[in-house]
Amino acid sequence: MTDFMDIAPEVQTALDAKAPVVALESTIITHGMPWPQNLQTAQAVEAAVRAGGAVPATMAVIEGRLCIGLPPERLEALAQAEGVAKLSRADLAACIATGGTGATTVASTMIAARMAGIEVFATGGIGGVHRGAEESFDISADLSELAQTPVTVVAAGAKAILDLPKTLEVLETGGVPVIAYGQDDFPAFWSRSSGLAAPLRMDDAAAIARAHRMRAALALPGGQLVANPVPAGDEIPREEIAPIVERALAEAEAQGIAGKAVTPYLLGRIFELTEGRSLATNIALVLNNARLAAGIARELAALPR
Ligand code: PSU
Ligand code: MN
Repeated sequence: MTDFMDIAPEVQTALDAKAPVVALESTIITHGMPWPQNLQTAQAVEAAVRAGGAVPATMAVIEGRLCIGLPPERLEALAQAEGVAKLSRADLAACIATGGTGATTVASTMIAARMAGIEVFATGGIGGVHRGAEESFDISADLSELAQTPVTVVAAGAKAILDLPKTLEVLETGGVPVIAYGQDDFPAFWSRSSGLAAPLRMDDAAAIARAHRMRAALALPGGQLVANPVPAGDEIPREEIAPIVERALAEAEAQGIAGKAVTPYLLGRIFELTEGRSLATNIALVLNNARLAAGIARELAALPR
């Protein structure tokens, strides 16, 4: 029962050498972006990790195998596949056990990274507390994963479709350090600021790496959320995106979209309503996160284990 993982040779070599590795998710590819930008982005993100001196490990479940690092042809096939499952913590074991295929979310990518011994992971924006959660109870499993799995996740904050104050509260309850990178404000995915102060701020990758290791030294479970603002030239200002988000949320509600479908629906609708601008921003912020994650991975590799 232990032989269910395919670790790409390049990733295995790096892990054996304790060289820098960055985990990457695949739900952003299958559910977060349209073809063909999804594949182009996935390839560019891997290239950005490499340019930053680390080895990328994109995660997915392919025909029952938990893949730690996807060879180019597998990445391409996944990006074009229809009806791929979205695998969060609850779905991962069942998918592997039944020989299924699925893309990993932030939560399940963290689980895969921890199993492989990868300490840092780059994505776009984490899931969080949805607006109206007091009625729907819709809170992403990404938050509880951050509270229990020791991986540092680099994201542009939480997606602005969410209730960001409640998301920060749940992270605090879970004991998750939320570290804004290079600014005081918690970023809001497409926008550099949410208008909320982040609980913590760090200005260099080395400090983030030291804090990651200090959590291990203190035997604290869980990871860190590094909230890296989208580059200024690529952002959609908060007051511009807010009415579009409101409209997409109202449409989702009118159509009864619920559960796992909510986030992909909203991202797709906001793409249409912004005529593609939200996607350009999403791509820019993921690349920016990949660069920072590579820097953190390099700093981690330089620290004693
Ligand atoms: N970042 C992006 N696009 C995405 C996601 C992250 O730029 O589509 C995905 C991640 O996989 C994250 C998921 O875990 O959105 C959140 O889904 P939910 O709200 O259903 O938990
Ligand atoms: Mn949900």
